[in-house]
Amino acid sequence: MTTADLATRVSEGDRRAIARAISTVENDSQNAGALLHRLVKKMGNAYRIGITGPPGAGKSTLTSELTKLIRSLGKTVAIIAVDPTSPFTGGALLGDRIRMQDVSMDEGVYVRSMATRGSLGGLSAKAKDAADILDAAGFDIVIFETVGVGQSELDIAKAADTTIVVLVPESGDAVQAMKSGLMEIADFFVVNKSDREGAEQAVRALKTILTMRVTHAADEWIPPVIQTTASKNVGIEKVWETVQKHREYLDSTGQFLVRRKSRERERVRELVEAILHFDFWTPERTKTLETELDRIISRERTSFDLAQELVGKLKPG
Ligand SMILES: Nc1nc2c(ncn2[C@@H]2O[C@H](COP(=O)(O)OP(=O)(O)OP(=O)(O)O)[C@@H](O)[C@H]2O)c(=O)[nH]1
Ligand SMILES: [Mg+2]
Repeated sequence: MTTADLATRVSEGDRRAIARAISTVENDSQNAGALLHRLVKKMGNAYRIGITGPPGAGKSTLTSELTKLIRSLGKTVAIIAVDPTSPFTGGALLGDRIRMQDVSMDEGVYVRSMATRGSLGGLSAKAKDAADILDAAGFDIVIFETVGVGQSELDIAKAADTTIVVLVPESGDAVQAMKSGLMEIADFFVVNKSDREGAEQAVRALKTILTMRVTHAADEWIPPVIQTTASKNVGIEKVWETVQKHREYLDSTGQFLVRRKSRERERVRELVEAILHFDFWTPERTKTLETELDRIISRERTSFDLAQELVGKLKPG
């Protein structure tokens, strides 16, 4: 199939074409750029939701329940589940498949898992490309589910229009969230597993932390905190309502465009770095680096000199 044919089929919502297109961006094939280029006019309509939080917080359960709710409103949903290959969450992929089973039989739902595969920055770029493809394929909502550990996962969650951070009542979770950078990216919080003890306390603790951060800017959005019991389908409507409220806030304040712009700015910078890096380390430069190391060790030159020489800012010698 040519790239043009593939693009046409993706824009018609053909599931096999979508799968193939995502594999194309995943495997960094030379056709990825051309494919995205052909689809660009079809992009921009999907609303993107990021769902992140600590391992086992109930992100997949929540995603699945939220998806059912969105489907009942007649909208289509694509889910990108990013599975880190950490030894602790190694079973996540299979678990997600099972939990997502009831929604993935639905024609209006598309579920795709993407694995970390070592190169973290790379995965974040690919997950965003996959979202663009699903957007072009006509899905109304694209949900990223990522574990909130590591910069790359946070980057993916941040690439959403609305980012939801899922926590559990166990004490210390709010503090943990602050440390891991989850606090900064949340548009709202969900305290899931509210059937467990300490849920109210956890909500209070979170709200206290959030109050301390209030800046009193004119159109400030203060992240709401919502309680859910995703496994019993409790509180899911409130989650959807809050997504809508946040969306209206973004629209009415002009933040929607600001946010999408900042997202694309980050993305172009990321890509430029990747391209420069790739183009820069030619076999010749790699060899120069290796051969000059001895001279650095024997203090005939500095690493600074060598770096300058490699980028062409200093004459060799
Ligand atoms: N008690 C209780 N258990 C829940 C709730 N929501 C989810 N669970 C259970 O918590 C476990 C983890 O749920 P997942 O939805 O897989 O959590 P996750 O955050 O996607 O996990 P990873 O993707 O592995 O990080 C499962 O056994 C769920 O059935 C809840 O509201 N209450
Ligand atoms: Mg999960």
